[in-house]
Amino acid sequence: QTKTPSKVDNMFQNYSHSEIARDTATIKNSVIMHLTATFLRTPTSMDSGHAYLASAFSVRDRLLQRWNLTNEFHDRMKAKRVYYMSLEFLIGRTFDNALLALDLRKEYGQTLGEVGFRLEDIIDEERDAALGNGGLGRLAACYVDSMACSDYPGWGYGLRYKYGMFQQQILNGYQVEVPDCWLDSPNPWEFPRPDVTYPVKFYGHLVRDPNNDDRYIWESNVVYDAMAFDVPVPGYGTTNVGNIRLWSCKTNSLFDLNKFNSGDYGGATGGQVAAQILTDVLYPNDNTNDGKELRLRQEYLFCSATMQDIIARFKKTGRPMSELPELAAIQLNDTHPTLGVPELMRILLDEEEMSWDDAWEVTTRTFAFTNHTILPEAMEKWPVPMLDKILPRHMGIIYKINLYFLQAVEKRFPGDRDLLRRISIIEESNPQQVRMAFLACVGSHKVNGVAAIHSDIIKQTIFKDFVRIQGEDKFINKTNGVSPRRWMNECNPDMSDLITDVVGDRSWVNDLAKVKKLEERVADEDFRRRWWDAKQKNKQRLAEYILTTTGIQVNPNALFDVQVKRIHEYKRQLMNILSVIYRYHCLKQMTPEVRAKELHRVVIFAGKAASGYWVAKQVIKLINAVAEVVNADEEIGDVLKVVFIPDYSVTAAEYIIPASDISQHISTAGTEASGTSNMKFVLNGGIILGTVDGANIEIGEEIGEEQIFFFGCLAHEVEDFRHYLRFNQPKPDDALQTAFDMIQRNTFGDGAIFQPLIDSVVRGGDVYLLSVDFPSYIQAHNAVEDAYRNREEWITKSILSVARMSKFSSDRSIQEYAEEVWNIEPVRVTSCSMGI
Ligand code: 4GP
Repeated sequence: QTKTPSKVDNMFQNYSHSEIARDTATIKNSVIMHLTATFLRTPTSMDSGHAYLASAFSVRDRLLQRWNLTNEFHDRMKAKRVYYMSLEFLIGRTFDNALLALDLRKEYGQTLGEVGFRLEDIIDEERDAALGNGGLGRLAACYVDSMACSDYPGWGYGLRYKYGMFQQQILNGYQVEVPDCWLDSPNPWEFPRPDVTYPVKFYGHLVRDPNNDDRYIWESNVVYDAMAFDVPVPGYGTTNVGNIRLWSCKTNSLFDLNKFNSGDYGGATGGQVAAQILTDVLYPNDNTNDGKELRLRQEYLFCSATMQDIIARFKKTGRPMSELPELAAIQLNDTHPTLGVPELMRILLDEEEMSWDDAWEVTTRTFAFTNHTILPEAMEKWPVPMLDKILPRHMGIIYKINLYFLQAVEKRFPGDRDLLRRISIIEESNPQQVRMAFLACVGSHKVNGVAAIHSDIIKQTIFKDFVRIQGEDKFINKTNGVSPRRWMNECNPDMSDLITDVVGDRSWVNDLAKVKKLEERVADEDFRRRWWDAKQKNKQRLAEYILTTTGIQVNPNALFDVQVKRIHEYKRQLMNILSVIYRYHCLKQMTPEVRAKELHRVVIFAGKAASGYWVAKQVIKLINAVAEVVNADEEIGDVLKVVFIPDYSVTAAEYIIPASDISQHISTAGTEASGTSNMKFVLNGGIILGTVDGANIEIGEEIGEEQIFFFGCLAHEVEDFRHYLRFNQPKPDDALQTAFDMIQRNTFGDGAIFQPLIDSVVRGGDVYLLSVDFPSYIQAHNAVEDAYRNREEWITKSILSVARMSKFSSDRSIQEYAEEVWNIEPVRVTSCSMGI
């Protein structure tokens, strides 16, 4: 039964007027209501797990109310929306974030206190939503946060993996992967939408429409249902609530009752198993693509459901399909969602019966594409036979996109067959491959890299020909950013309180330019002392975290030297641990008197290696082997400690980042597209030791190069070095050779197991240039030590750095995307704007 519009309006007005009251009595009632009615507990039988769930559901009620208001309002305003399509959203925890956004942290703390719990402990009950690998997935989460906080009508679209990023355990120094069953207990931060379900087809065959050459009917009986789960994204300082819509395969209808009745129980559920696996697991690959068929099917399920949903929403406006780009902008977060391009074409051609040219115009005006890496192993390619079998209609569309594209190029550059071969979306290998980056590029009106250097590099390398063909203007830069809500206000409360004192209020959390004011206080003795104390407190907190997670006791007064990120050869954790080995050697050479005067240092590592990445896993083993020996060496004591914190996650990062003195971002120049943890560390008053790579460069430009310890060769020198090393043995300097010798002399257990790591430098061409950069790396470490010994200078560096970091708020990135790529405007939801 549908209600008359006027009745709906009346209901809505009353409803939106009545935001749930914020007093502690109401909060307590709602927590108890959820405790009893949602979780069948009573206040006397409440444990901390249920205290968390009941509080979280009560906070969720408030978010969902605002969520409804936001979306109803955007619908009524026919606001243009941006859709951020990403196969990864590394969200982490939501409870604390939501409390801060709703400005209810104090009230919930009080309420929980009254029933005998500490808010901090309750916050710790939440499991991370780890639906991402690393930088790319966390960036997506920061971006939807910024869209919500800046009042942009924006949604994220992704997949609801049953198993997120694996949990990492360390056994005998080795990484062991354990499934992340994050949905085992109720998840307050998602809202199932069985009413939002779309059929997604695979395989089958095509029938041409006899009356329309552009149109095919795709017949298949392999059809899965993708069902939506909505994850509200709290906006801080606004009533706007964003949304991440995640798809999950619905399997109930695939149960085969006939097979069951005939006793074939395996067969009865076979269809369900085949469907469910599509959204079961996040592929644990960062910066790599291993071309698995299941991954392709995941990508298509995601793209098809998303495109159907976007079109269904657009159709409600009653406007003709040709106007889709006026109301929808779609951002492709790397190539993983690129099948969205042929899928939109399919819908426009086969279902909306548009002509090819009109459909292509709509498609290219709607999509834009972000590239996040140029590592060759990360470039997505799908074998043509595989695509043709699974998605026959899409393969046909891709062929045609390519044909028209090549024909246009041939017209402009007649006879240049080599150019056509280079730019073809279909690579002429055996078997042929579809180059997804090229498809994304051709299907989009803008292409961007994620830091200035990276955007330049892609124009000179993978998209060089495309720049010539499609024009410079299409290729732009959008330097990444991070959310000050999570990466300052939430994870570093003491420093945030200090900033709030200086700024006068907490508005800097949504307007980071205001932190500039810190510069005025750089000479204020009292302020400087409080700044130092805040860092010390964070270090103390991390020391406790390290003790709990590893059993290692570290001294919070030592220099905390941190490298936390995915373990990857290009990120060079190996170079870091080799420098630690060399340092250990130097310390062992000293007399106890001299050694006692050395700066104390805790070297902290964390990060996961892709499960199939053997070399990266050996690096983890080496770090742990070194830690075991160094930490047990009584002569060394607190002068040097080495820690590998297991199971790096967003939550672990929230402990680690605010506690760093120095953090390392030491990729071979030209390999790290941007990096975003570098921004987080500096925003928390840490100093960078880094190469001239990715966003390190722009951070240096903003905060002043004297605030960063740069070292290593430059991006434009890399190719020459690599070329040289392909034909010549590298010459490790004495320091590096010493580290190799110590490993080979079994100082850290059986050296033979680490020989392949040494060989990757001395025999394997040293692709990541460890031997080239090692001398300047050691020098940079010495410079760091000298600087840290001068505490006053260090504090000045730290304050000035934070003060000058406003560029790296993801709010700035999102504003640039909104203005230059998406052409959308903020829409602020207020009860006034609802006409109430
Ligand atoms: C990462 C890049 O490696 C990193 O430099 C960048 O900051 C991040 O994307 C966000 O743009 N790439 C990936 C990937 O995570 O899988 O390609």
